[in-house]
Amino acid sequence: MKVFRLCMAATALASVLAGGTALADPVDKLEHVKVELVAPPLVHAHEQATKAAPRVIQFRMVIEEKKVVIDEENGTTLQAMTFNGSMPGPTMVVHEGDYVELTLVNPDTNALEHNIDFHAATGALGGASLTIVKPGEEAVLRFKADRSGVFIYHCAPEGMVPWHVVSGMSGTIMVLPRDGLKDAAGNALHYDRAYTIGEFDLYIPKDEDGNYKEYDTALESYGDTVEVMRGLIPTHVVFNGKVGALTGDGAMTAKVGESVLFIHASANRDTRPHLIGGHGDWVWETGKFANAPEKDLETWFIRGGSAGAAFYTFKQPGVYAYVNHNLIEAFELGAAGHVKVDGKWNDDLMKQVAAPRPVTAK
Ligand SMILES: [Cu+2]
Repeated sequence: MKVFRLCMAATALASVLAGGTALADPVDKLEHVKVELVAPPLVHAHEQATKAAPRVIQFRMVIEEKKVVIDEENGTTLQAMTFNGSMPGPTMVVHEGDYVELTLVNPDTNALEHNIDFHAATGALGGASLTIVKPGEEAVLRFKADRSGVFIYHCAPEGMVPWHVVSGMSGTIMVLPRDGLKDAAGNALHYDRAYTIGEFDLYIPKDEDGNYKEYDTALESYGDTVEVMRGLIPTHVVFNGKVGALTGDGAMTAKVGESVLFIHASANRDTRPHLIGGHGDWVWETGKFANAPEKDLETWFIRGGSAGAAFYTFKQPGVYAYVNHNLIEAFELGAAGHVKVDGKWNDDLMKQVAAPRPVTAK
């Protein structure tokens, strides 16, 4: 009897759904906007506070499996898997109440099946079960971005989730409040630029002689890599795909007086960002903008499996280091970048009263 009722209910539901498809989907009537993504650490142009009504924001990402050099000094390579060829994948920006419509493309030049799980989305394992694409396939997912904040997205193929994530398949979506960011007292916070930093814990196998191994394909690297992963000790921890990616020509830049939003994502492992010589003026370390941000932080904490955001207005020029403040992870394993800041030095905030000199007599 129970089974029969369930069948009746299913039939009724099917007819409702069939009737529903005859009617136009109200979301189809909303304005649709295509947004071109840009490579990290940059974030595509976007409004902060907006007067626009909710829209459907359309993105396209192409999955690329490729061998990348993760440490140029030693030539160590990773059989990486990426969204759009970069680690992290590009940051998408929408406003709360918008719909995200992603076309996920898996070209036939790839070897593996992939999908995407958005932590900002509701249902179907974050969209993962609706976006399983084999090489040569694409899928389109739409979801309502009804919670503000910075959120991880990542690949999550059944049975191989951690491997795809630690091989590079993660990024951030930022869902801004429609009236922009606010400090704890409700005053508007406007940033002049946003940078997106993806931190990756890597697990590169070594041979009997202690040298990092190199593989021809991702699949060949799988067994050895899982062994290293199970030890829970990364061989490298890098920002944006390799040791030193955000230094030298890759350094982030700013000017004294400018406000920067640093988006920091770590899909698998905890991290603790710190700006040497600076602070987090306002920080959402759990990354969700409906919560009041914390003020004056020296070091903040990003839980593995989340993204956070820190707002800082630069007051001094110079080269700053932006690091994971487990300093072994930063300076031995790679989790460090630079921010080059132009402008005028402020003697009131800091002054060298005497340059280093021989010790003077008392
Ligand atoms: Cu994948």
